[in-house]
Amino acid sequence: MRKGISTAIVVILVLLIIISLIFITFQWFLEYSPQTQWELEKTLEKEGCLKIENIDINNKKITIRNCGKVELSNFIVYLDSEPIAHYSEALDSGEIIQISYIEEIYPGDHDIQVSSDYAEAPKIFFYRPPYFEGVLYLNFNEDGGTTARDSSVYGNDGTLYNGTEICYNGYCPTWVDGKPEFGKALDFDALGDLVKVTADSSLSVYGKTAITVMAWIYPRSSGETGYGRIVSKENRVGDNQGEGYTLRMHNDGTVFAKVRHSTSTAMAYTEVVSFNDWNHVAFVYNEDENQYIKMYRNGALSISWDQQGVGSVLDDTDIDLRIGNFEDAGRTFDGIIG
Ligand SMILES: [Ca+2]
Ligand SMILES: [Ca+2]
Repeated sequence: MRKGISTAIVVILVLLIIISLIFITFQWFLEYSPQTQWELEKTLEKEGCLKIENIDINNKKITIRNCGKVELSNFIVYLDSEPIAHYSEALDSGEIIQISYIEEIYPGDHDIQVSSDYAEAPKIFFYRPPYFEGVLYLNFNEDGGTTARDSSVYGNDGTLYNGTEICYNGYCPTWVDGKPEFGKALDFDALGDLVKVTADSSLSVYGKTAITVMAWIYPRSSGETGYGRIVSKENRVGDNQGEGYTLRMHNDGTVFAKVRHSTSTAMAYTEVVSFNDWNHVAFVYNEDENQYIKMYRNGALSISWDQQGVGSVLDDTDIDLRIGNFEDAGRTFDGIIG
C-alpha cells in the first residue's frame, strides 16, 4: 500500500515537472520564437520613421530627423545608391542630426537616401547646377601674391601689374578686405594699378550675341582723369572708342558701359553711384535688344542715358582684358573691386 502511494507521488511529481517544463518552453516560445521576433520587428518598422530634412552640398552635410516613435540607429547615407557615410549612434524619437560626408557631388542629377535599423528615409531627387557658366570669375580672394585666379572653367587667370610692370612692393593693387560676405578684394590706387587677363576668345564680344559684365565696386572717386576703368577689353583709342567693351566710371559719378560697333557704339550710363560705399554694377548687351545696353545698379535697372549700337560688333579677339585700368594704364580705378 505504502509502495503504491510513493509510486503515485513520484508519478505526480514527474507529471508536474513535465507540465512545468512544457509551460516554461511555451512561455519562451511566446517571447523568443522567430515568429514573435519577426512580429516585433514589424511593429518597430511600422512605428519607425526617418526623414531627410536638408542636403547642404556646400558644407557636405545631410540633416536627418527621427520622425517616428522608436529609437533608430546605424544610419547609412547613399548617394546615387552608393554608400557615402555611416553614423552608428542612436537617434531618439524627434531628434535631428547632421551627418557629414566627404564625397564631391558633381553637377547633374542625383538622389540621396538614408537607411537605418528600423526605417528608411524616402529618396530625395535633386539637380546640382553647373558651378559657374560664365567665362571669367575673379573673386580676388587670394589675399597675396601676383595672381588673381579665375573660378570659371576657362582658366582666365589674371596677373597684378603697376603700369607695364608685374607687381612689386608698394606700387600695386593691394589685397584688402572686401564686402564682408565676399572675402578679400583689391584696392586700386588711381595710379597705374591693374590686373591683366591675357586675350582669349572666350572673353571677346565679337562673334557672340550677348554678354554680361558685373562687379562689386567701392569707388573713392571717378578715378584717374575721371574715367577709371572697372573692366576694360578695349584698345587705346579714346574713352568711348576702340574695339571691344568696357565698364568704367564717368566723371559725373555715374558708371558707363560700351560695346563698340562699326557705325555707332552702343553706350549707356547708370544713375549716380555711391562713393565710399559698395555698389553692384552690371551691364548686359544683347543683340536681340536692338543692340542696346542695359545697365544695372544694385540689382535694379539704372539707365540715365543710352545710345543704340549701329552696324556690326568690331573684332576684339586679340585685346587683353584689364581690371582697374585700360591699355596704357592711364585710367586707373580709385577704390576697391571684388
Ligand atoms: Ca572677393
Ligand atoms: Ca600704382
